[in-house]
Amino acid sequence: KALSAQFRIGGMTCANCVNSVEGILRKLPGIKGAVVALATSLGEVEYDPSAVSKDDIVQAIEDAGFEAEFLQ
Ligand code: 9UX
Repeated sequence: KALSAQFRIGGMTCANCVNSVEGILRKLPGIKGAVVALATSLGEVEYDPSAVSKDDIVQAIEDAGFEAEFLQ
């Protein structure tokens, strides 16, 4: 069953950054959907917790040169 998590993402300064982060997220295993907003620096990810963890998601964003933390 998919869960939903919100992340605060730092370092995005243009629409291409948003596309990069969404692309990174959608390539991870276990990601059902990812939407990232530049104006709020927030990302919402729907994921299968048996395939990917919130820490994996943060790590993938940081490996791409952005900052990330999950909210609640
Ligand atoms: Mo836009 Mo983001 O030119 O790293 S792609 S700033």
